[in-house]
Amino acid sequence: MLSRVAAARGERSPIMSTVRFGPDFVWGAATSCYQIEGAATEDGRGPSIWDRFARLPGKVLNGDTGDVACDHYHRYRDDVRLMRELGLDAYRFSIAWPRVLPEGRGRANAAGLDFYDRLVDTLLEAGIAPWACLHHWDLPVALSDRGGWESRDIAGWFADYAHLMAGRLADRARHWFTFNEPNVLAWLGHATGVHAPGIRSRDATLAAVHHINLSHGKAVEAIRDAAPAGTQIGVIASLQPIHPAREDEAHARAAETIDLFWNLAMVDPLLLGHYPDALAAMLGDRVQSGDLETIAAPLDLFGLNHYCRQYAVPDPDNPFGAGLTAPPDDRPVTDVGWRIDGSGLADQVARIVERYPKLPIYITENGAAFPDGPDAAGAVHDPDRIAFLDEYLDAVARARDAGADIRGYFVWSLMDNYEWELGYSKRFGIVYVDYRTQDRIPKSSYRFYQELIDRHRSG
Ligand code: IFM
Repeated sequence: MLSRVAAARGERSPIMSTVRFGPDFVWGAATSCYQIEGAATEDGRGPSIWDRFARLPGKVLNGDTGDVACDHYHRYRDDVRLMRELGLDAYRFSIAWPRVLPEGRGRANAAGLDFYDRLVDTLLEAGIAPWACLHHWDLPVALSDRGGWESRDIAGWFADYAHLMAGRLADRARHWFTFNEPNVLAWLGHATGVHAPGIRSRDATLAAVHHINLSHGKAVEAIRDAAPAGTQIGVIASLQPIHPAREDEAHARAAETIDLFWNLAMVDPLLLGHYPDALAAMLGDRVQSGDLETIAAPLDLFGLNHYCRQYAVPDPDNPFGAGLTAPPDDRPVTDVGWRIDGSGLADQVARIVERYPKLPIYITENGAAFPDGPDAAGAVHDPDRIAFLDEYLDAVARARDAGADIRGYFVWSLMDNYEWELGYSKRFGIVYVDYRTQDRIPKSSYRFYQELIDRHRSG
C-alpha cells in the first residue's frame, strides 16, 4: 500500500510498506534546551557558557545566539500540541542547568524548576512520556569559571544537580540520561575549540574526558538515590564509523585517534569499566582509585545518536594531530555536508552489539539538515528529509532483524533550532520555524513521520 507522502512523490516508500517495528517500539523526537528555549535572561536563569561563547566575535555564524531561539520557554504548550498531533510516545528534552541552578550549585531557582514541572505535566497530559537529559552542553558560566570540566570538583557539582532534578521530576519522568554526547562536549569543546568553552588543549581535553565520565557515574548514583525504583537511566553517545580520508599510514593513524576520542573514550569506561589502553596511558594519574567503578555504574539503556560516517585527516593544529574532513567523494550529503548513507548506522549498531554488554538501545537522535523554506502557498516540502528518514529507518529495522535490541527512535529534531556554531543557518526540524514570527509550519516530513507512527501503532 502506498503512503500519502510516497504517493505524492510518485514513489513506493519501502519503510511504509514493508517494515514493522512492533507495538512496543518507542516513537520519539528530541530537542535540547539551549537550542530551543530562548528566555535566556528570564525568571532568574543564569548565564551558560554558550551565552558567553556565542558573543565572542567569529565563533558562531552571523553572531547568532540562543537568546530567543524557538521561544519554547513561552510556547511549550503549542509545541506539545504539535507533538501530540504527531503521535509521539516520548519526547527527549534537556534541562538547562543554569535555569535551575543559576550559579551551577547552591541556591535553586524556583521559577526554573517550575518550568520543567509544567513541561513534564503538559507532556503527560498529552499522553507523551518525558525523557529527560541532564546536560546538553550549556554549563553554567559560574562553574566554567571554577575550572569547568577540567576540574575534578565538577563531578560533585553535577551529582548534586542530578539529585535535585531527579528528586523533582522522576516521579513523573521515568527515563533519564546523564549527558548528551559527552564525547562531542569533550572533543569540540576542549580539543578543536569550535564549541564552548572554546579550548584547544591536550591537557584540557584529557581532563574533560575523565571528569565528564566521573560526573556521569556520580550522577547515576544520585539519580538512583533520588528517583523511585524502576527509573531507567542511561547515557547518550554520538557514535559514527570513522574512516581514513585517504589510504595511507598517516590517515590511518588519524582515524584511530578520532575513533579513540569520539567513539571509545566516553563509552568503554562506562560499559566495560576501563579505558582503551592508549587512552589510559595518556590519562595517567588523572584516573584515581575507585573512579572506574564509579564510572561503570550499571545502566538500564543506551542512547545512540547517529548521523553519518566520518572521515579523518592528520591535522597538525589539533592537540592530538587529527581532525575530520568532508567525505572524499561526491556522493549525496546533507546541508551540513554529512554523507547520506544508512549503512553507517547499521555498522555502528553492529559494533555496539559486538563490543558491549547487552543493553536496550534507543536511537536518541537521527535526522538531517536541508535548506527548507515555505513555498508560495506557505507549505514546506522536504522530500530529501523524507528519503533520509526512510533510508535510516530501514537501516534500524534491518539491524533489529539482525538481532540488535533497538527499542525506539527519536528524530532530530522536532523543530528547526539553533545549530551551535552554525547558528540558525541549518534546519534539522520536521517542523519549520519562522524565526521572525515564531510561526511553526509542519513540514511534509512531519506528515510522513505522523503516518509512520500511526501505521505502526494501529498494526
Ligand atoms: O544539533 C545537534 C545536537 O545538539 C547534538 N547532536 C547533533 C545535532 C546536529 O548537529
